[in-house]
Amino acid sequence: MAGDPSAVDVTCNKTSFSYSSLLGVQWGLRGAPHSSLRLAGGVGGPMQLHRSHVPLGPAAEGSGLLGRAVCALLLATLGSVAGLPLGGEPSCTAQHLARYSITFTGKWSQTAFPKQYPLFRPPAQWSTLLGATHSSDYSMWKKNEYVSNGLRDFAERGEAWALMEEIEAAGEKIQSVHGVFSAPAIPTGTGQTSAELEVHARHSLVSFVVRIVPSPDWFVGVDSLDLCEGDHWKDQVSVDLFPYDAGTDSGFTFSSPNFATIPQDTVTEITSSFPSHPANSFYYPRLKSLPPMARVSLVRLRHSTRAFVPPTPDLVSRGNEILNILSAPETPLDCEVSLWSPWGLCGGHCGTLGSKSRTRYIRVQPANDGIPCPELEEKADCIPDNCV
Ligand SMILES: [Ca+2]
Repeated sequence: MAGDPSAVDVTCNKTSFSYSSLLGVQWGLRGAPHSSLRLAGGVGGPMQLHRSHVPLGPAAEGSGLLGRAVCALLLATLGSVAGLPLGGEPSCTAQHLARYSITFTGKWSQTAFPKQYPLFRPPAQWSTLLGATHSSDYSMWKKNEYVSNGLRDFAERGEAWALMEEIEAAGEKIQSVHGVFSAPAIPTGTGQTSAELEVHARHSLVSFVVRIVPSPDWFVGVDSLDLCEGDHWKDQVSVDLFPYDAGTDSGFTFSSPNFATIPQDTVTEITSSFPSHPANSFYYPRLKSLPPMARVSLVRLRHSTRAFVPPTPDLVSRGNEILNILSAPETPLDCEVSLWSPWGLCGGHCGTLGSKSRTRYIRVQPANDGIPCPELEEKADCIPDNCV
């Protein structure tokens, strides 16, 4: 790719790499537009990194935050190619490499999740999807275990650098990571994003995370999904995704202010009844389970192309998507009202019955045929005050 004006050379551990710009996937790092990187799945090889509005010189050294992060990704992906993994999945006897497209579909609609649905500053949306293909020696996150510092930064603020460095460390030290992949953020609760990834017979597991925005420390994702099945690669896998709490911030609602959980808690699944508190944004006591918040589909790519092919709409998942829209769940949201105010003064003429009133207000407007709101004002007879 000589002459590509967007090519960038990177030196990591005295080894030089040159990368050029293909249509890639951009790191959407919140609040850091100057440090965005492009990266895309290479064809038949390790992950490729691409520069995008990055103030790197012609030869960026492997020092400084950005340089280190670039090297982190390079080493994470190249390390597993250069050496044999120590652990591995001896049960997978499929051919060495397989490529997949991964499509993430948000289902976070106001109809499905009417309670406290974020409409402004920011409206409901999804962060960049960040994932890795790996062996069982690596774990990006696990239910009932503590998240790493990198995943905490990602779950709370959408910052990916520390998590990428952790993935790099795993790739370098125990060679448990084959590659890193990412897909662009989705600016709405119901959009779609996709990427490509490569798995290896000894690194047949896929994990990824997507932050729920806005939220205290909530995310959806997949932990160690195995794409290998004995002697072959699975053709297609789809998984419904439900929200998880990273256990690092104690906020109860989508827009709760930052409030660290000390000591840190483990990763828990958020359900319609847990945490069991009416203030929680996912608390729907009438539901047995929450509707899926998102869905991910992985489809094996059969043809190993030599040239980069732009992603085409996946007909299978598009068909699913139409079905999904038709069958989008309408989650009933019951009206919630405040406690009654104290009774007001008793008005009326002395010697006759007077009247007093008290009021309450609506905390949650009902939606989707939920229980309507009761009367907000109540009157009662009384003996007028101030009668001598
Ligand atoms: Ca939390």
